[in-house]
Amino acid sequence: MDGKMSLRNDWTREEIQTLYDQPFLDLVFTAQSVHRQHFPANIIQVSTLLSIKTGKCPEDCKYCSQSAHYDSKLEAEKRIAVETVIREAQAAKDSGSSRFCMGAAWRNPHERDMPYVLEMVKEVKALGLETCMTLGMLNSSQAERLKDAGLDYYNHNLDTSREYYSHIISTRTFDDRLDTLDHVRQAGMKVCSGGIVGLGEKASDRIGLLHELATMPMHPESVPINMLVPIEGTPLADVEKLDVTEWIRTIAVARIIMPQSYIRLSAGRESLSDADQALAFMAGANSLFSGDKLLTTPNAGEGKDQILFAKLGLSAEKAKPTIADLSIDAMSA
Ligand code: SAM
Ligand code: DTB
Ligand code: SF4
Repeated sequence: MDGKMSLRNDWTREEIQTLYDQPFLDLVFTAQSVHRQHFPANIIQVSTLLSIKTGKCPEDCKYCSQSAHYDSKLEAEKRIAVETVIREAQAAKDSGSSRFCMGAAWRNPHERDMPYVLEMVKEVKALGLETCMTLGMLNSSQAERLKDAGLDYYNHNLDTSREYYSHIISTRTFDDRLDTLDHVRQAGMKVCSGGIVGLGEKASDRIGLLHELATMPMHPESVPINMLVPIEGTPLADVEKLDVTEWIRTIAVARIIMPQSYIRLSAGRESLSDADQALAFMAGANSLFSGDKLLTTPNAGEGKDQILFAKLGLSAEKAKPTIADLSIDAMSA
C-alpha cells in the first residue's frame, strides 16, 4: 500500500476488516510506514489528565469507577478549586506535557458549572498549554462558549461499535455521542474521540468502532485507544482479559485509516510491559497520558515514562511557546 495516502472518509467495514485480519507483522509494518509519511518518527505528544469532579456520575457505563450505579469503593469528590487546577497544570507543563486534559464525571455540564469551567480553560490556556476537557454531553451553546474561552480539544469517546454500545451503556445512545461531537466540530474545536478495547466485545466491534471514527466528515485529531482497566464492583470487573495483540491491531488499523490523527495510548498502560508499549509505538501510536494517575486509576508515572522514552530514543513533542516564553528567550539570547 502507498504510505502517503490522501485522507479518506469512505472506508468500508470490509476494507477495515481486511486490514485488521492481515498477518500481525505486515499490519505493524504498514502502520509504521504510514506513520512516517505523516509524522516525524520518535516524537510522542504527552498530555496530563486531571479529574476536576470525581464520582457519583448518573451514567451507567459498565467499565467506569465513577458511575453511581455500581459500588466501586471510589471516594466521590466535589468540584476542585480552580487554583488547584492551575497549580496542577503548571506542574504538568514543567514536567514536559504540552496538553492538559480536565475531566468531570457529569452526564453533561449544568449551566451553573459553566463559569467554573470557562474560567479554568482561560487560566490553563494562559500558561501556554493546549487545553482539553471531557465533561459529558454538550449542547451547541456550551460548545461555543468553551471554544471562545480557549478550549482546543474536547474528548468524547464513541467507546465501542454502534451494535455493542447498548450492552455497555444504557443511559444514553450512540447517537447522543455523535450529536455532541457534531456540536464540538461546529464550534470549531478539535475532536479527541476513540474507544476502549477489552470490554468483552468481538473483533467486529473494534472494527465497527474504527469504521465510525474513520468515516466521520473529519477524522478526530486525537484517537485514544483505551485498554479496559478492570474496576472491582463494576459489571466488567471480571471480564476476560483481551490479548495485547488485539489492542496493537486496533492501534495499527487506526493509524492506517486515520493517518494524520494522533493515536493515543490511554488507559491500561499500567498493565502493559515496556515491550508491549514499544510495539504500540511501532504500530503508529504517537501520544499518551503521563503522570501517576489517569482520572481515578493509577498510570505509569513520569519517572517510568522518562526511562521508557530514554530506552526507546523517544522525545516529547514540545508545547507551543507563549508570548511570555518568547520574550524571556529573547532577553536571555
Ligand atoms: N464522563 C465523560 C465521558 O464519559 O465522556 C468523560 C470521562 S470518561 C472517564 C472518559 C473515557 O475514559 C471513557 O469514554 C472511556 O473510554 C475511558 N474509561 C473510563 N473508565 C475506564 C476504564 N476503567 N478502563 C479503560 N478506559 C476507561
Ligand atoms: C480517554 O480516552 N481516556 C482518558 C481520557 N480520555 C479522559 C481517561 C481514562 C480513564 C481511565 C479510568 C480512570 O482513571 O478512571
Ligand atoms: Fe460517567 Fe464518563 Fe464514567 Fe460514563 S465514563 S460513568 S459518563 S464518568
